[in-house]
Amino acid sequence: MMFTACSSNNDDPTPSPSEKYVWSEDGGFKACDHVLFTDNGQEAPKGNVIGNGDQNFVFKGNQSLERGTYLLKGWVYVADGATLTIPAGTVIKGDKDTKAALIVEPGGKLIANGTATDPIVFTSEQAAGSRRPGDWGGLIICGKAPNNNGVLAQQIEGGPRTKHGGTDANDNSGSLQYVRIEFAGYPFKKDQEINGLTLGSVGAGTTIDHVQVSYSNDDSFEWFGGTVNCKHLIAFHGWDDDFDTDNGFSGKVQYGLSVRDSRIADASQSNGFESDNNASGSTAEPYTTATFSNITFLGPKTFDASFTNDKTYINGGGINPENGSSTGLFQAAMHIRRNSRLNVNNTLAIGWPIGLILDNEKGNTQGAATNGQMKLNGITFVGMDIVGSDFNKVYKDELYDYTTKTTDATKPSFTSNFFQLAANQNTVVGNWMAQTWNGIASILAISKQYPGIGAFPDGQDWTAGWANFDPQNAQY
Ligand SMILES: [Ca+2]
Ligand SMILES: [Ca+2]
Ligand SMILES: [Ca+2]
Repeated sequence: MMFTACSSNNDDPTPSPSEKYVWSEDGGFKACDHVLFTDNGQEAPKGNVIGNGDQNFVFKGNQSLERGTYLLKGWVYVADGATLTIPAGTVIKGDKDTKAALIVEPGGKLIANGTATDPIVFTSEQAAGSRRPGDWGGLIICGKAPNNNGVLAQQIEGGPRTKHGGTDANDNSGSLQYVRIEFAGYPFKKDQEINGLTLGSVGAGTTIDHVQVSYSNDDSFEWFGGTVNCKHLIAFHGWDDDFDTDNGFSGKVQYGLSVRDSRIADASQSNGFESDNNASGSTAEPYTTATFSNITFLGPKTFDASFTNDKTYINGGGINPENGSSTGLFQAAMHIRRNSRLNVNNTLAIGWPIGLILDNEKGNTQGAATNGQMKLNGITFVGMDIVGSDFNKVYKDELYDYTTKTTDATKPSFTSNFFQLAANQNTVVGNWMAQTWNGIASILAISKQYPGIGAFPDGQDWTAGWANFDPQNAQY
């Protein structure tokens, strides 16, 4: 690629007198048709700060950034009708003081198309070696596709103002391709965290593929309702859950990789999948019916023979941000609960304390499984301590009776029985020898042992060129 010195230079903060910034007000916040500023909030068409420095700033224009390095300050909303375009090769660092986040509101669009050799990176502003989970907020995309909470009725998690949801299953919030999101996930309040990538009612007209979320301080990916289909996702060394689905998400996700750091798990228990219909487990429709195919979950025992699931061992691995997030235990590769009807196919999970929990504490996920309203097929569990448990935070493969609230230790769990029904074509492999971590090479070597399933069913490395399995030491 060729570019001239003047067109690629975003270091010159001198405003061009021909570019007039048009200001307005939106919901009590300053709003503008331009998104770039100087470090002290001055208008600057070629500035290198996104947002004017206010905690909440509303972007209402249609602007394409030049390739470069930017600092994101505050919560920058891409409002209804606005479009922000970010070119390949651009690096956006999130400001720590303002817990910076980029929030695409329903009707707004983010076009962030990196390439396999030139990804777009959203990352910490801290120097190599001193980055921590939660250094900034994260990326939030909201749309007008259905959720089970109503039209523009669902408040997005984590603090920002945005409400999402609608009736357009094909709604288009833009495009995310070859994007990394690193060290995001600020804990705004307990159980109110910004995830690495949060998708609220995002519609199927949106393109999402080749996205890696690394060292998020909450979930790596979380979907609240919506219909968007996603391909080639990586959840790397996340704090809480890897792929969290809630509020009627019904999209299809294919090719997903999760790799855990054996010293990092959340106080809420970390799972690979965490899936709810909603918080109360009600019958609100649409149900959470997402389908995940070809996912690989490399749990805490995969690369660590000495892993111990206790609070002494799980200490944050030397990068605990001490910011209010707290460590806890690992739980299940798949925790499906609260009336969720999650579907999973052709998936590989290795080295978790528990393979699957079908949790009937609220709602009737077990009934949905029995009735064929959710399907868990073609899944291989390797080296789990136990295949199944029926209850959150119970690490025993024993039948739990939800009416009498008692356990029958003489019988295996409902979950374990269901998983191993012949018709479901699932496989349980008992033993696992921890492997040496060597980045993608070690992941591909493991994948080769289980051909036809998981994130790399044919061995093809779709992470090459754009993914990064050591973002702590990357130079930005
Ligand atoms: Ca979350
Ligand atoms: Ca979660
Ligand atoms: Ca959790």
